[in-house]
Amino acid sequence: MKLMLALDVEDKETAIRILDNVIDYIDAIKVGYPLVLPYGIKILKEIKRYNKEIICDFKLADIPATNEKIAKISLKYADGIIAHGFVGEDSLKAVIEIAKNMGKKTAVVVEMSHPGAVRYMQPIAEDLALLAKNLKADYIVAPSTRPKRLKKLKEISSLPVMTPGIITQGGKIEEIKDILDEKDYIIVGRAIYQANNPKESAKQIKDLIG
Ligand code: O7M
Repeated sequence: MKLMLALDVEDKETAIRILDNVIDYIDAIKVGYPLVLPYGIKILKEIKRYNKEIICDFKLADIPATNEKIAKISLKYADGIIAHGFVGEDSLKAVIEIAKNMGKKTAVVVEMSHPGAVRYMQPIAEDLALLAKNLKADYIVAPSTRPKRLKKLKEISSLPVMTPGIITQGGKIEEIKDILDEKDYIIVGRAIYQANNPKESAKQIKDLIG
């Protein structure tokens, strides 16, 4: 399993300080609205110097033409992009095609980790996992907070997963460890960047999944 840091901090100094501390223990960096809205997408140029895979998390959920534009801009600076599956085949296809043309990766959100996802997302998640497979996406995003669902969605999609929800949202590494392998990522944010000692926390998590 690989460790992806969710760098959901809102100021650049904090982002750099966290990265300086944890860089030896992480495999990828996920950047989303909290950091990009204040500084713009070019903040990713500064993060690139850490030589880790960078995934843009804007959870694209728009019509194909707009999804395509956002993906194209983001992937100039990042190695991968995250898109919602529920908006439909055409919207998702637009992102996957752009990413493939640029030699980059797409991860498709099929079921989210928070309690609210159970009512509206869970009933369609298995369909979305199949859609991700059929469109030849690179990853699905599925919840660590529901290990049985994670297992099922991974099986249906036959794709590697990026899975959030560990520690702060209640997901437990020991409950998902057997489901995942070396191609899968666990996504961890607050348990690292809000820890008293982010370096120690990242190291402990890396040791647990390694
Ligand atoms: O470890 P946390 O809870 O502080 O952060 C988890 C990160 O994963 C945070 O960036 C969330 O926006 C993201 N995330 C979820 O928590 N749940 C989901 O279902 C999906 C994501 C995500 O990354 O989607 C791509």
